[in-house]
Amino acid sequence: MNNDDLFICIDHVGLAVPDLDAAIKFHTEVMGWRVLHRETNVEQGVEEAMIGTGDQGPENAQIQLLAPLNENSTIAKFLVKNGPGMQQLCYRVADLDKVSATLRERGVRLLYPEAKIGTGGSRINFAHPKDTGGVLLEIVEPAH
Ligand code: MC0
Repeated sequence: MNNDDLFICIDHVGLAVPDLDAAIKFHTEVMGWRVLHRETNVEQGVEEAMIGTGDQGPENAQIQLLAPLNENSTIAKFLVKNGPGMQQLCYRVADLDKVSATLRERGVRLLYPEAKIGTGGSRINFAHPKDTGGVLLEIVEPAH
């Protein structure tokens, strides 16, 4: 990693799914991944599972399955509009506040004024898809 780099690696790709258990069954039994972590994030309105190989190094991005907790969830809205599929791309960072400040200076709108809590106690924010070429971009500082 170069000192000027903002991002460490792709942390995960998030897939919107209507039914978490059915999606886990497909991604484990058919695709052969393993469930690494599962949690409910009420603030984000999601029930989620991280799947992958178990190695969380930079070369091993994970897949995040995101099911809506209720009809007001951003995932519920996404499913109504687009159907199941890729909802977000997430870049890992070392210092979320520093990277957020740099992105704001460069004209990228972040959705939250301050970091929110994401998977496994991580700190997260999102860049608006209109500022990132049509991709909802999450940035994550993993819990230490
Ligand atoms: C909306 N748009 C998207 C998009 N969602 N484009 C690409 N990817 C997406 N996921 C586009 C729409 O097509 C529309 O474009 C424009 O953005 C506004 O969309 P909208 O439908 O009017 O807006 P909303 O109300 O759906 O809000 C979109 C927004 C929302 C991105 C602000 O989804 C949001 O707040 N997302 C961040 C939180 C989140 O996604 N949480 C769930 C994952 P047009 O051209 O039609 O105007 S939680 C998570 O990921 C945590 C647990 C973690 O990893 O730790």
